[in-house]
Amino acid sequence: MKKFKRTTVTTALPYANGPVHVGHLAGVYVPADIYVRYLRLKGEDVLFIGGSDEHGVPITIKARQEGVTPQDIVDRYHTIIKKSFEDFGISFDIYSRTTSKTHKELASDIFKTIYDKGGFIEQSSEQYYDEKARQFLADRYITGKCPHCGNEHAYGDQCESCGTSLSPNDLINPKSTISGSIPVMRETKHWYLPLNQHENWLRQWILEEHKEWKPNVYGQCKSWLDMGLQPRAVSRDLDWGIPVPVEGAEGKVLYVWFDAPIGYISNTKELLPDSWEKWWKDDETRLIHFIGKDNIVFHCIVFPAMLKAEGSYILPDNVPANEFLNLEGDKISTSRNWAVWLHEYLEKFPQKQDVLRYVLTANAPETKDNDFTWRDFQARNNNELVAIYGNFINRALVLTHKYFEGKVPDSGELNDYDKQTLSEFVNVKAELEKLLDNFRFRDALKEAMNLARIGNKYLADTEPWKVAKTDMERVATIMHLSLQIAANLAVAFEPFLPFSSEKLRKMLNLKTFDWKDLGRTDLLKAGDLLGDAELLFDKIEDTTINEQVQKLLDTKKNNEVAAWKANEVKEIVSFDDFQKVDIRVGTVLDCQKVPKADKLLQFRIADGLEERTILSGIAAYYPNPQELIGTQVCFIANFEPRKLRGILSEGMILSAEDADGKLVLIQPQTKVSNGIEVK
Ligand code: B3M
Ligand code: ZN
Repeated sequence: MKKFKRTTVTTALPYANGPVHVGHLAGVYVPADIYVRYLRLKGEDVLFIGGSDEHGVPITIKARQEGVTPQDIVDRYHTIIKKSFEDFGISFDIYSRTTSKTHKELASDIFKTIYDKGGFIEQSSEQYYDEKARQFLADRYITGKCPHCGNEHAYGDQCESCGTSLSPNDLINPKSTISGSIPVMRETKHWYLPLNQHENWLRQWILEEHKEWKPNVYGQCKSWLDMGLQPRAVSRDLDWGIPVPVEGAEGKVLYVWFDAPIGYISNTKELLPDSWEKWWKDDETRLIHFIGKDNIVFHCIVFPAMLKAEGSYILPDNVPANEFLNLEGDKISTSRNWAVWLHEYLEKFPQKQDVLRYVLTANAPETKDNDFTWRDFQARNNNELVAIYGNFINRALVLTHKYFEGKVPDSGELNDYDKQTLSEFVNVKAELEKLLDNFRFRDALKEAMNLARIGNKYLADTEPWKVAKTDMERVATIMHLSLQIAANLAVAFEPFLPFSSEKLRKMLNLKTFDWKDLGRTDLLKAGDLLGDAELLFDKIEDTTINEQVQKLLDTKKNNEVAAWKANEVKEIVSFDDFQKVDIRVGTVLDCQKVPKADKLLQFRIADGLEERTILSGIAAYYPNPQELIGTQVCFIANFEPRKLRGILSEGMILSAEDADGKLVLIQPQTKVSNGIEVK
């Protein structure tokens, strides 16, 4: 393996058009942070770069919907996102944004350099144009009927009803969402990165020289390369973005996927104006991109081709992309609000950043899509963090305080069981390194947890609280060894659970963390004074979890109601036909459940002539039927009488059925005479 002097680690720049959720954290930011913290602990030279992606069409759409400027939108979400990452301990060296001056200049410069070298081709094509709004229409700004499923509200890039990817030309009866007018085709010129010209070296570089990339990443690259690469437009007709810096490009901006990855470089430049280049242009620098699987092609093919065309930059050494995290069995979706938002999580679970970091790592979508569920979250907290790691630390600290006034006791003589326990954890450093170096964070976390298990088992087996009655020297040995394991845990967990490690470091009065200390049994010296014992983790109760589950159920229901669409209007009826149906108002004299029929209520109605009985299938929605007595309802007086459950029902009571199937009685707003007709 090649020796590197330093590592530049980047994380995908999230679009600043919404807050970040557990999916972002699990897929990209927690793994990257673990990796960076690990390298830093080892004393390596590493730079961790993040930022917000603030261009692109979704941001302009959101701005238009809210009647504010795109800048307002990105200002709002950049602040929220940045804070969420800070709150969760994602330890960026810089978190900046693609609307910064530095970025606009650098993206522009890189485009110019490639342009001047003849690295782009210019091509004209026909695109939809809105004559009323006087602008070309991005795919998302066009709606129409889906040719596959008939959904009338499909977008120019996708039908959200049947999930098919579309191009605007596929839509039947396309319409501009900006002005509502029918768009026309108009010719427009754009700059293209001729990826086909880069295919050969890309094939060699990825398929031959980077066989070590994760199979999901390598496989996706291979299938792109095998399909053959096409030129890709790097400019757009849009008024939000970085202007294309060449003559004749008025009204055109850089495509968001051209400028966004350059954001990694500009953010480095913003942080280190004088020394940024060594992080991007020196062969002894290793570049690692942490991303989600939907970004693979951009980071493994398009961005490297851009950098190669520019000529002075290094290429990524690895791109450890993750698959997706689902939520309770469904794809996470910002527009459907199907997500656990980080800022909301912290309101509900203050100080519990590490619990989420733990669960998301233990369940990370490293090799396949995975599911986050609140039950799993609770179980991992209660059965693993609390019952194993937390329990061990708490006992080690509390017992030392109890028996030795908080001072690390002498080690004394180790017996065979002690030695065996030690032998189980001396390898943890090598094991962890092997896994972390290969981006296998789930397994690495398991390994760290295993160390806590060893400690927990050691205390459970040696039972110092019992031995204390007879042999304090033995207790000293047990506590001495347990505290060494605790100190090891503080180091081993630092990349994963930094907040807890810091707490533990204070409890143990350790000065610093150092990766090379892992596996050592002299991290604490006899006589060292410990800090106060505190709980590292606490139990999460069912009620708390039920609340979160209920919140998601409510979201699901709201989505169903929002997605409800009215039926097509039925065949026209004449006034005469309408008059045939005799709808009247009557007063409820009595109302009760029909025995042994879940759904039915039996009404006794004063109908202005006499009384009649009507059965109605609304029992589920009126749990206290007697409350209806005295109110008025509408009923069809000439509805054919029928027998239900042996009772003759003379008419039909009118109710409206809501989107979720709930039935609501139709009742006059003010009291009217019984028997009055409804017209
Ligand atoms: N903003 C897409 C995404 O958030 C995009 C990533 C840019 S990385 C340079 O998935
Ligand atoms: Zn469709």
